[in-house]
Amino acid sequence: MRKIALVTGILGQDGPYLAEYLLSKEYKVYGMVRRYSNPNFGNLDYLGLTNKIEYVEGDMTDESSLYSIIKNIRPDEVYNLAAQSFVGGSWEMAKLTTEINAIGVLYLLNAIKSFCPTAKFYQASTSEMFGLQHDNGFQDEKTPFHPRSPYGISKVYAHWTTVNYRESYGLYTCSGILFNHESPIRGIQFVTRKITDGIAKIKLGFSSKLYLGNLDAKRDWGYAGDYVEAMWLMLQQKTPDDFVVGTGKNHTVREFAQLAFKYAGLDDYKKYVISDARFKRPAEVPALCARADKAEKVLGWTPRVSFEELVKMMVDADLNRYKNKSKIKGDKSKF
Ligand code: NAP
Ligand code: G4F
Repeated sequence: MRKIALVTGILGQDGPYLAEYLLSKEYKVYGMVRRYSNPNFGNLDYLGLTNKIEYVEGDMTDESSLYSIIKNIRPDEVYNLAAQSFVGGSWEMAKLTTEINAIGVLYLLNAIKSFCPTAKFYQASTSEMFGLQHDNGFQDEKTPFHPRSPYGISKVYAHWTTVNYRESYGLYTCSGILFNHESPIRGIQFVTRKITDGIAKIKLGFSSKLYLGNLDAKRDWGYAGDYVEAMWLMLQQKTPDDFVVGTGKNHTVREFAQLAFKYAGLDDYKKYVISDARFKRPAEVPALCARADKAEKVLGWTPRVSFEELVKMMVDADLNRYKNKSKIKGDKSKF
């Protein structure tokens, strides 16, 4: 019998990589999509997966749709990747962010508890929960949370709800506290993709400048394709638990930009990058860096793709995209 997995957020960045991984393990994959007149299958198309998935319509803010999906599919595993995941936008959309990322998880867990309590549940928690750390060091499963945005706060609620449903009802629920992970299909608003997309536009003459916010922020950036394996591993253990997942190395936004511009043959990034207050946040998370020893010890997980390889992969992908496009008018740097 093929195992059945339900993946929410299937159209985002992680959804397609996870689906690809699960399909390689012979799972039947259901992807939850919101009600749209024109859903965007671009990321699934990029990996050649669009026709390999069963789609179900549902919304994290609509309790009844989640109940129906769980009741009808009765999945073996549920991966909750759906979220309003853009930190920068979460101040302007704090209520929506909370409804999707926090209350939506409560709805989904209640659906599992009521209709399919044997299903194993993965919650996409985040290093943003650590937020402000004063020692500029590493964060692991024992590090206290200090979220700095409505997004971070919503994820802390979802994280503790996931833990609580394990402790209260004995459900198999895991929370993966993942540090930043990127890829050629990363959303265009996030800084790494914004940089590599901007470089391709500059290199091919579609644009001349790149407007960024805080260049001194440090992040622990890994490759999304590596991280989905950790999600799956968490649901294959004897007992459910929570795990930090990251590379253990961090870099500034400036270093990412410097390396990416250089790799594209644009030697001095300073000629192109402009600091723009529009992209600075009301409260910044200055530095994050994972200590993922537990994931290595218990799950046997380590990242494969290095920072340098990731930067090159993303620059190459965006250069290829723009080479295949006709000249576009103007600059889409509104994000
Ligand atoms: P992403 O690209 O933003 O994808 C999120 C997906 O959630 C989108 O496909 C979106 O659907 C869907 N979604 C949003 N609101 C929804 C709603 N109300 N109902 C149903 N679906 C909804 O995010 P990602 O980078 O793949 O990340 C996956 C998850 O991991 C997210 O929960 C994120 O917060 C978390 N996370 C990400 C990272 C990272 O570095 N990438 C690190 C830690 C944790 P549409 O396509 O219809 O908009
Ligand atoms: O790429 P970012 O928007 O990612 P951020 O805020 O770290 O959040 C991402 O990773 C989290 C894991 O820790 C996820 F939970 C979350 O869903 C998301 O995937 O920004 C990274 C850093 C920030 O410090 C930001 O202030 O880059 C800085 N930055 C500088 N200039 C910029 C820009 N960020 C964006 N998006 N755009 C800029 O122009």
